[in-house]
Amino acid sequence: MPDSVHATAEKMKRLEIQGARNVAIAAIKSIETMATQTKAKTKAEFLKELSEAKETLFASRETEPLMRNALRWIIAQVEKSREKQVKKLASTASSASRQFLKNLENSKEEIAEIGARRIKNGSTIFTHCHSSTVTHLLKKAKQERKTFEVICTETRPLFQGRTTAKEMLQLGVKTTMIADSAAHFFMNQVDLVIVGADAITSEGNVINKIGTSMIALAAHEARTPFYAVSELLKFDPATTYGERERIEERNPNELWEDRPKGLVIRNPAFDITRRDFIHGIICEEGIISPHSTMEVVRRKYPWVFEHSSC
Ligand code: RUB
Repeated sequence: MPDSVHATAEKMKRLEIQGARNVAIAAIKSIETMATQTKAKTKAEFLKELSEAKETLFASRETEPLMRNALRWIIAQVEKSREKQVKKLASTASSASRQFLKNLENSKEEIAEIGARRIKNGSTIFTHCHSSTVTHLLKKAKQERKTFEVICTETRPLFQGRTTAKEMLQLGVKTTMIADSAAHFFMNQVDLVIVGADAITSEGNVINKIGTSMIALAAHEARTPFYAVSELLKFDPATTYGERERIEERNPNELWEDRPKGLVIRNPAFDITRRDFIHGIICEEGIISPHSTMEVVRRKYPWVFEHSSC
């Protein structure tokens, strides 16, 4: 396995790369590097290399359809190419990678622009974990001179909320951190909940950091609008055909390293928030109902369904 792919997969496993977008970006870049360094002699050999790299990257993080959609699309461009020379095919892989990254960047901007319009002056925004899409949206709102404050959870067990808090403070946003279990306590003081997403299923349910679904329940009870921000390509086409999104279960040591013998620890990284608790999904096509996500994806990215068996 090429070093670039192996090193990226290891970093992803160790959570040195965090968040769905960053995971997808790192995986795409490692494929791009691999393509420039390939020693393959034929198209078949090159495709085999790409396929092995894809499997290694997929195995490092289970709940990341954005990465899966990206790599499948890039590999499909190589498969479809009529070129025979490996050098030219490698250049197809590289330019497809760069194009995907550019589209991701554009979606992030579109999402931020649309979402920032929902931030009212003087409001308090609640968020959970660290989503680069959420923090970019808040940055955009700040650039538009909106005044707002943020309540963020610490996000046990790995404290990704600290990354969110640091970013918000750097922006000059008043930020309050709370324990995850205090979400219900504070929900009446909040105007809007905005969280990121790792996956969206065909039913319009959203999978995000563990604890998100409890926050959605608390928001529902308090009648606080709850939004997920997500590129449409976090949609997992496999769920359309009956597969369930797999929820990554992480090392029990994250909870208690020196635990008593015999203690069972469970540590799922994500949970599923039912569409009924989500006011809207803020995506590059606008703010859409979770119910319509699959149709919007089918219209904008029909290829997602074509490569679902790769
Ligand atoms: C991160 C997490 C984020 C989503 C979205 O979990 O749940 O909310 O991945 O992030 P982890 P982004 O830290 O375990 O990867 O908007 O950056 O894609």
